[in-house]
Amino acid sequence: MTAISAARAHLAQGPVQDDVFLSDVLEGLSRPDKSLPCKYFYDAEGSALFDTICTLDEYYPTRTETALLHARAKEIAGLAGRGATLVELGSGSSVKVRILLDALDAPAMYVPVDISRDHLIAAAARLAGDYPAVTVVPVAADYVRGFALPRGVAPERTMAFFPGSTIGNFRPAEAMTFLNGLGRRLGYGARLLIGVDLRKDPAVLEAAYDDARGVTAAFNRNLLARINRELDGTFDLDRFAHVARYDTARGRIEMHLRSLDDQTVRIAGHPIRFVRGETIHTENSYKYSVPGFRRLAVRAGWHTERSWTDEDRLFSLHWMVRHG
Ligand code: AVJ
Repeated sequence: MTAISAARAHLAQGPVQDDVFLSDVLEGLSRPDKSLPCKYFYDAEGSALFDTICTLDEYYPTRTETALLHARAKEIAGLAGRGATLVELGSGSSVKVRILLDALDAPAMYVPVDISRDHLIAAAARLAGDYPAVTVVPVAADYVRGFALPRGVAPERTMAFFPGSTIGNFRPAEAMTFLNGLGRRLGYGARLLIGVDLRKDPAVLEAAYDDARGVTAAFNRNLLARINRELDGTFDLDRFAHVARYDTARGRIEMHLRSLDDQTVRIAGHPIRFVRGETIHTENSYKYSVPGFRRLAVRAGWHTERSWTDEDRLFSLHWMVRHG
């Protein structure tokens, strides 16, 4: 069986169902404080906008984490050992993992897990072409709900990779639950390389989430455009403003879409009323200190063996091992 045919079986787990999207949207917009799950940002359009965000001057996380991975690749390869299986959560375009695959000693398997099925398949096929010695097994799944790993992978050879500070999208209690569940799924002795954005000057953070070219604003509004496209929605994108603000006490960037008028929007026929100034909360992006994140992780069953930061202390990478 080729790498890609092995992949097909896993893809049978299926992508996001439209009815789940619809019920999540209606549920989030029926609350007194309206919100939408940030995982729905990443349709084809949103994934492309996110890739552009990663190239913006203001958006420091991607280039800082990439530089850290390059700087620490040899050390990470030593920790990972020979013949590792890499499991990437939210693999997107599978760009950063190439730095690891280039440095690792004979990596055996790469399991990208992503909710965006088409994007996943395209990225996995490209990667499989570039790394013929690596068995690529893409898994189309919402990794928060759970996913099946290929059989017969020893935990002590497994290395999960969760870059980009995506862990910041969870509330701290949910982050703990998620990391604990991941450890259970991977088994004792499994390793985790995770990227975590750090607390810093609010002006730097707010610029990163409200860039001058308006790419992040377009990314945020695309959620409404996606509802229009897929759920027969009637959002007028010009009547919602992009908002990014840092909550210092909680250590999180919040993204919202603010209604510029009193208005009623229909989604699959259901009316949703907005008063002027009301917002839809679309994303939290939590920022941590290095010791703060290590404390959270240890309570979730992960012992931190190494933490690395850049010299400006913008971003951190952590090497963790699942303990008993
Ligand atoms: C993909 C979750 C890391 O929170 O920084 C980028 C998403 N949102 N700009 C982040 C995002 C707005 C991003 N993560």
